Amino acid sequence: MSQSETAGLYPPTAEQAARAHADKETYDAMYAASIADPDAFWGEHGKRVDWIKPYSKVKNTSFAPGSIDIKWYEDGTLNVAANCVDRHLKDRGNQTAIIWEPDEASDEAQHITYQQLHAHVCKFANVLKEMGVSKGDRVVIYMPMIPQAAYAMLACARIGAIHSIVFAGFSPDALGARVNACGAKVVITSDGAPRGGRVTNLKDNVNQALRDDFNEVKCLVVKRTGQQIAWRDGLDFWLHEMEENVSNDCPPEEVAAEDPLFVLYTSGSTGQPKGVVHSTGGYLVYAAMTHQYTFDYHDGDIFWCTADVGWVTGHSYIVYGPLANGATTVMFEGVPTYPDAGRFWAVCEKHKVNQFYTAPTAIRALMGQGNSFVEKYDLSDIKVLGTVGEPINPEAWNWYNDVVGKGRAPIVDTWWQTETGGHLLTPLPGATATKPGSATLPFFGIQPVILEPTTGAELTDTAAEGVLCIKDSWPGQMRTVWGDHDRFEKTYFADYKNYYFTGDGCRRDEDGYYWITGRVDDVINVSGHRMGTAEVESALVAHSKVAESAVVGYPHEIKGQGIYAYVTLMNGVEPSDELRKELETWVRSEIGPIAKPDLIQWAPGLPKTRSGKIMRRILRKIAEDDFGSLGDTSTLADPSVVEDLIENRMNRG
Ligand code: 6R9
Repeated sequence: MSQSETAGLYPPTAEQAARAHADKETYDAMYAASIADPDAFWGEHGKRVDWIKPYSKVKNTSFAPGSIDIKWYEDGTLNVAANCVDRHLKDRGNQTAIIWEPDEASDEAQHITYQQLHAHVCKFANVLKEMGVSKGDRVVIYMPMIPQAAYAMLACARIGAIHSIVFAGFSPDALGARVNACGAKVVITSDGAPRGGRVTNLKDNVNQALRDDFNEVKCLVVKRTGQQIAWRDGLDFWLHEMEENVSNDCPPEEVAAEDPLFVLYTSGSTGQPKGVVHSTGGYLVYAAMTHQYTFDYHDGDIFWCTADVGWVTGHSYIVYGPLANGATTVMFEGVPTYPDAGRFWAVCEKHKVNQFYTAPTAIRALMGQGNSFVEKYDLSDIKVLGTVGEPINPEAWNWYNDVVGKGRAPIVDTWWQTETGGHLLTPLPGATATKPGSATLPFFGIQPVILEPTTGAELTDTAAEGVLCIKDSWPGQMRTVWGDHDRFEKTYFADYKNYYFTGDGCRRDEDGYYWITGRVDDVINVSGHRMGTAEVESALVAHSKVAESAVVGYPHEIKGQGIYAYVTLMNGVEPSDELRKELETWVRSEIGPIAKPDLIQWAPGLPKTRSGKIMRRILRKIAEDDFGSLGDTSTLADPSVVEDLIENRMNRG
């Protein structure tokens, strides 16, 4: 290990290693076993799930061109709701399954026990049946972060229906497109959705989405706010009214391991959203196992993932993984900055959260508000901190580690995708010495490879940089694109034959640690030097006056591509030419002269998707002065930031 890297290395303490499910020795042994004999390894770990009919076959997968086929536990049958609820009743019926924290800090939190969860899910499932939903049918869920969203997911699973959650921040058009794409029979929603003190009329959005061509699609409405809503007679039903007339008893349907559990639409950088299809058996095994090991979850722990159930992170680490493990999982309806920037930490203190999992973008935003919001609260119950969604810059990592974790809680930087179902690269808290900014090492059964981007040759030296692919299947892998298996093959298996292509660039250091450098479409080539835009961003954000930055390439006469940096300053810092020079010099000194931004544009806001990802496609277009073809901006959290950026670009002179 090189000296510079030893300095930034954070090994688990002896105490963390001792209490963990896996210390380094265990991780090494289990990882080796998982690669040497996947059938034996996953055959054994598949038993963490209760099967109705046990599997006799474990792995049957092919990445071969023309016959991409992924099956795990294919002759087994099970029910996901029975695994997430019923099987816990005997030993922990009175344990809290879900802690619900509402948007308003002054409103009371709810504690739902496994026993109560069982009753809610059975009733809900019977309501769906009553509405004509049966095994294999699709149900769209468009809900705020309320317990009924989890009941709805588990109710679908209980009767073998396939859910497709559409994030409640999406527009009526986006919702309609997804209802149509998966051919849903029913949409589940609520009257209103409070978030950050503002209420969205979700039912109105559903009405708009389902106008015209959707006269067959029924809507089930959960009463959340009691506000006035428009009703479609004969097609709309209140959940609480329907529940009055159904039985409490709903036996779980026997579902084949390879039957789909859910479809989740995810946008690529171009084109129509893809319906990512996840299986029942393999997905559940993988979500549960990663939840237990990555977060070192133990019985009695309180686990909080701040994602929304509209994203894959919410599926795997709010609902399915934690509940399959009999955990107590926190569901939060609100936002990190309401009523103030201390909300996350207030909730952690109040519910004595042991594992906290959030996104770097939230960490950076809260870091910009100062330490006092964190220091007010007692966070001594936190044992593990997690991040997901994008690379975390060392500056934010250090703040998370020092100010939130007080240096006591290992940080797990989990790299994965909607497509992967669960974590693929991640530290384990008791096993892996972490390095700020690295997702570190593969989870059990995962064989990451780095390929030379143009030739596709596998780079076998330990230190290497290229595109990240995965060599063989794992149980949580997506099975197909809904209704379009050909697109599945073209998107993930055509560029590099016999591998799953992640779309991410990656560097492996001399210790074998993986560093995600960003999507490969974000790689820029400056004077023949390939550079991850994330590297420059990370340098910029390390400057004390910078809150956030996004870097893209733009055509440059001499260098091929130049570096264009959008910079959001910390609260109260004024832009100036001096500061621009200071930042240029700063990046030069942090990375080297080749990384010095050619242009810096002050950006009061960056265009982000509602899940917090920066839309670099739009920033690239603005940097290229190509304002006419910005593409679809309707999925942005705040489309008005784009106009600001264009105006400033044009005023640059
Ligand atoms: C779970 C989720 C997937 C893309 C992925 C990558 C980026 C996710 C990351 C990360 C660096 C991490 N990404 N986790 N990059 N470090 N720890 O986010 O799924 O929304 O499908 O996004 O997000 O670029 O390819 P999804």
